[in-house]
Parts: sequence; structure tokens; C-alpha cells
Amino acid sequence: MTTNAPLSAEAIQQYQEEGYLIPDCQLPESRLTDLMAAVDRVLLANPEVRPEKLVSVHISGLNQEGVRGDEAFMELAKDPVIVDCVEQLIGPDIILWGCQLFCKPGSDGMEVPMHQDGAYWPIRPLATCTVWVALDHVTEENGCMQVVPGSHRHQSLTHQKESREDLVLNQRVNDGRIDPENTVSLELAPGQFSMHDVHLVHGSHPNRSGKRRAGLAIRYMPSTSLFNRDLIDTGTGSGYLINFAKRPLWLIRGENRAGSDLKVGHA
Ligand SMILES: O=C(O)CCC(=O)C(=O)O
Repeated sequence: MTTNAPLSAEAIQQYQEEGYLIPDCQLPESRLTDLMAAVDRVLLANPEVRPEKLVSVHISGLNQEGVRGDEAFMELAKDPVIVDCVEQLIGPDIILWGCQLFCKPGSDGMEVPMHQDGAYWPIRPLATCTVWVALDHVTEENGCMQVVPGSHRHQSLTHQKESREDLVLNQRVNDGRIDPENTVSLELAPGQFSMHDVHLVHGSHPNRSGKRRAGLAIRYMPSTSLFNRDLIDTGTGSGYLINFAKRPLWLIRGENRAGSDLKVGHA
């Protein structure tokens, strides 16, 4: 168990009431330099993949989802500063189960439709804290994340499928209880990060500016939930190839309480 508690009581209360927070901390310059170099490497190594769709990018080499990843992202996912924050929100038993680079190029960066993450994920009971790390300056102009504060309290909402080529994901929240326009913009400096709950409604506009917008989403679940590999078929059903059947999981802290399979997918 950690003795560090980077998040204030007010920040934790905001997460509980509004479903997100921005911690009062920043990654060191040296870490950011390593990450920027890793972004350049993975963009070069994956010319055939849209840069918003670099899934499981924390896995070095070619992963089961057709992406060549980089160790620098794995190191970040294990960084105690980040994991200490996560522990304060989801408890001491933590599984790292996903990591995606959402890099929107300047001028033609894709929209992420307003959605709840849980609509795509095989975790029961549904639980995850996403840490979204800004690698570039992330502003309204270049398509920062937009969140609907408090929307997580509705738990699972109705979504509608949209089969458009210019979207990163293909489900949009469509539920009378939510006003998808009632958003807060999460503008971040490089090295800052936000944290959001699995049920929070969020998304982002296309990037029409000339400035790139790169952010890394790292997914942590409490090990008291089960990663059910049979729940969602392998395929491109969410807009790009996802293979939860073979997705490797890492126990980052504590014990594996619900018995998720931690062996599958590891070399
Ligand atoms: O990067 C974005 O704009 C959206 C990210 C997202 O949907 C997520 O991290 O769950």
C-alpha cells in the first residue's frame, strides 16, 4: 500500500461528484522528453494505423491488435506518481489493462464522439480509472477532451452506433438524461494529466488547427472486478481492431482479487 497521497481530499471529492479531476502535479521534463521521442517512434513504426487509434501502445513490438508499441509508455503506466493517484481513487489492488495513444494530427485529427468508455469494455462490475496524459499542449483549438460533469452518476447510458470513417470510436451517447453539449473542456499543458471514471460521458472535437494534439490514455481497473475475455468478440466492432481475448494484463499493485487471467497474451 502506498504511503503517498498526491490527491487532495477536495480533488477526490470532485472525482466522486463530477467523475473526473486534474491532479495538481506534472511529469518531469526528462520523462516528457522520453515520451515525445516514443511518440515519434510509434508514428514512424505504424504508418498504416490512424494515429488516434494506436491501441495497446505500451506493449513493445507488434501486439495482438496490429500496433507496434513502445516500452516508454509501459514505464509511464508503472510510474509511482501516477499509480499513487490511481490508488487513491480505486483502491490498492490495481490491474493495468489498456493504453492508447490518441494522437490527432494538425488539420485532420478525428472526432471522438461523446461516449462512456464502459460501452466498449468487458469488465464486470464495470470499473476503471483512465489517466489521460497530455503530451502536447492540449486546448479547445486542437481538440482537447470534453467531459459532461456528473454524467457518471447515471451509470450505463444508451448509445447509438455511427458507422462513419471520420470518427475514432463508433458509438455516441444518445440518452435523454444527458445533455452532450453541457461540457467542460480539459485543457492541459504537456506533462499534465486528467483522470476520469468509466461512466463519465466524454469525447473530443476534430482537430482543425495546425497543431498536433497527442494524449496517452492509460486504463487501470480495481482487481476486485473481472476482465471477462469472452464478453466482447475480437474484431473491429468498436472502430478498429480490438482483441480482449488475448489482451495482456499487468497486476501493478496489490492482489488479483477477482481472478482475472494475468497469463494470457504475455510472451
Ligand atoms: O483523446 C480523446 O480525445 C478521447 C479519449 C477517450 O475517449 C478516452 O480516453 O477514453
